[in-house]
Amino acid sequence: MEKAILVGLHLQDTVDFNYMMAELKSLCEACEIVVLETIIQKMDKPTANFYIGPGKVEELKAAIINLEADLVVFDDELSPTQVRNLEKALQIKVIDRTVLILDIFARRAKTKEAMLQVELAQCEYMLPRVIVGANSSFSRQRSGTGSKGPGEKQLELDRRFLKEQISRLHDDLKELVSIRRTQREKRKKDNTFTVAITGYTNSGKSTLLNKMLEYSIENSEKYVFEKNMLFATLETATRAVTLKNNHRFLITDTVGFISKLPHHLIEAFKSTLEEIKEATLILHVIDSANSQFKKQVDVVEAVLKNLEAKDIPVIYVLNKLDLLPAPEISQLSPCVSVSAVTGEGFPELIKLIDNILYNSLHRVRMIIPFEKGNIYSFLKDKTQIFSTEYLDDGIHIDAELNDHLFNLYKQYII
Ligand SMILES: Nc1nc2c(ncn2[C@@H]2O[C@H](COP(=O)(O)OP(=O)(O)OP(=O)(O)O)[C@@H](O)[C@H]2O)c(=O)[nH]1
Ligand SMILES: [Mg+2]
Repeated sequence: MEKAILVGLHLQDTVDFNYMMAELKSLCEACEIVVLETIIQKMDKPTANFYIGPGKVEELKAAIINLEADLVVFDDELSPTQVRNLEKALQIKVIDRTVLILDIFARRAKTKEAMLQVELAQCEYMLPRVIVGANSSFSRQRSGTGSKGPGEKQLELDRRFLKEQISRLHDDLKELVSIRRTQREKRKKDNTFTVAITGYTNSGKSTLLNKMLEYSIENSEKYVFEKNMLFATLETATRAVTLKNNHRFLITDTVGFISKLPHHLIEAFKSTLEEIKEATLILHVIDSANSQFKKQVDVVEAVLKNLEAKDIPVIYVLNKLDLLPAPEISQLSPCVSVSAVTGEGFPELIKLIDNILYNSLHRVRMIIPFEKGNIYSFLKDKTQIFSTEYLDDGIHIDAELNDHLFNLYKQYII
C-alpha cells in the first residue's frame, strides 16, 4: 500500500473545503492509498509554479522525509508545469484529484465499453502532460495506481502514439455506441418508457433499483451490484418493472457523479450518460443523510445541464430515510422520501412514477380510414396499440395516446 500526504489549498471563497478534503481521503481509500497527513494552505489563488506557495513546498518536503511518504496527492487538478516543478522539488510522485478519479474508474471498469471509455479519458488527460524525454517520475501519472487501463506499457509513449491511441479508442467506441443506440431505438419503437436513475456517487442508486425490482410483478430480473464505496457502478444496467396495474417501464442505473468530475471522463462517458438524456423520466437520488447533500444536488444538476438533459421531468428521491428524518426542501419538487434499504416510501414513489408516465395517456378506440394507412403506421410506431381489426369502414384500433396525439387525431376517436 502506498502512503500519501494530502495537500489542500483553502481558497477564500470555498465554503465546503473540509468536505472536499474528506472526499479526497475517500478517493484515496478507494485507490488503496494510506493517508499519513493532510497539509493545508490558505491562499487567494494557486501559484502558477507550484500550486502552493514556496514556503509550503519546503514544509511539505520536510513532512515527506519525516513520515516516509511515497507520494503527494493534491486536492485539485494540477497543470503539467506544476506537476513537473513539484516532482523536481520534492523528488517524489505527485498526483492530483483527477488522477485518483481516473484510477478508480480504471479499477472498476469491467465491460469493454467502460474500459475503452476510461482508457480514452486517461489518454486525453496524459496528452498535454507527456513531454519528449520526460523523467520517469511521470510514470504514476501515466499508469495510475497500479490499475489496469493504459498501464506500464505507456511509459514509452510519445504524444504521437497517444494521439493514435485516442483515435483508435474513438473508433472502437463508436462501434459499441451504435449497438447501444439500436437497442434504444428499438425501445422507443416498442413505446417503452425508460426511467433513468441518476445522482451523486454512493447515494443509493443501485440499491434503489434493486428494491424497485421487488415491486415488480414479474421479477425474474437480476439484481445489480451495490456497495458502500465511491463509484461502485460504472456500467449501465437496465431492468424491466411491471407494476400491479400492468403498467410497465424500464429502469436504468448508471455511473454516479462527484464534484470536480474530470471533464475528460464526462466526455468519454457521454455514450453511457446518453441513456439519461433519452429517458422519459429521471429519478434524482439524493443521500439525505449526508450533511453535504445540497452541494451534491447542485453538482448533479450541473452535470445534467451539461448533458442537455434538463428538459426531462425529474423526481427528487430523498434516500436513506431510515438513517435520519427526511429534510424539508421546498425547492426540490416533486420530491419523495424513501429508504432503498427498508422500502419505506416506495409505494409513494411508484405511484408518482406511474402518474407521470401514464396519467397523461388516453385509452381510446379509433377508426382509421384505409386511405389513412400512414396514420395507422405512425401510431403503431409511437404508441401502444392493444388490438387491431380490419372492418368495412376502416382499421379499428384500441390504443393509448398521449395528449399530443390525442389532440392531433381527435377526429378518428369514437
Ligand atoms: N441506511 C441506508 N443505506 C443505504 C440506503 N440506500 C443505499 N444505502 C447504502 O449506501 C451505499 C451505497 O449504495 P449504492 O446503491 O451502491 O449507491 P450508488 O448510488 O449506486 O453508488 P455508485 O454506484 O458508487 O455511484 C451502500 O452501502 C448501501 O447499502 C438507504 O436507504 N439507507
Ligand atoms: Mg451504483
